[in-house]
Amino acid sequence: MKKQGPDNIYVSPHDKVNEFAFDEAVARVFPDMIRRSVPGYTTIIPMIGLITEQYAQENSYCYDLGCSLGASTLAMRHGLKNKQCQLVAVDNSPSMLERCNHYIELDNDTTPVTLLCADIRDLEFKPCSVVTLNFTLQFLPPEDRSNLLDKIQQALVPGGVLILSEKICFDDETEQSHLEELHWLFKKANGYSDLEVSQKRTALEQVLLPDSLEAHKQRLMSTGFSTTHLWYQCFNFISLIAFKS
Ligand code: GEK
Repeated sequence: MKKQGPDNIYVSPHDKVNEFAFDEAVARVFPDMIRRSVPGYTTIIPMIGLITEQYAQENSYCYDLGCSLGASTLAMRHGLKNKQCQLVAVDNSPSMLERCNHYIELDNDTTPVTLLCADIRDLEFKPCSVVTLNFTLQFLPPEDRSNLLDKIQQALVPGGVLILSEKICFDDETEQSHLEELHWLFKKANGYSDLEVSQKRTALEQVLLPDSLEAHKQRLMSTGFSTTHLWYQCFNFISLIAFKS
């Protein structure tokens, strides 16, 4: 097994900060990076298991889109119990998927998991009951987001759900600056220096483009989801559940 390690990618000054990419260097430190960078991540993962347990339907497909190392895939798998579902986990980073495969193999649950190295925009979905986009939609170009949600909405069976977790922005400047500052403090409290936070921010600037909560809700409604609930928020990070009626 390839080693996992602490996230020290931005510890020293970079002459030029390159655009953030989900490459081998990031895959190697990913669990540490996401836990220390995304407020609420360690709460959201087990809740994805719980939501899957509640809404997965017998003999349907379930998808984890942008699965990285498979944290939400495994939570979903454990939530599926004996529902005879097929779980499909997709990521377009070969480095992520290789490590994900290792974690799936270590897990002793029996629900079959298919790993696909593919762009989630190109998927042909089978009839599904639970789809997870845990901090993935934010990395798609904004103009591609509706189309993907539309395909998911059409593939979901009645009563099926989409779990959508995202970093968000705020129309209100004061709210934006307060919650951004608290996110900064969260990272500092988790041991990142000002230099690390600022270089990572530069790397993500053109790659992670957040929408507001209102924009997400609006897009989900116009894609045909019948109801959307905000079930989690910590600072500028949220998770939504959207229902197909
Ligand atoms: C978790 N869900 O641990 N097609 C496929 N994969 C993609 C695409 C795309 N177009 N764009 C980005 N990705 C995970 C965490 S991380 C979130 C998800 C983060 C993949 C990308 O390779 C990466 O693995 C993942 O989406 C986003 O619950 O790093 O903040």
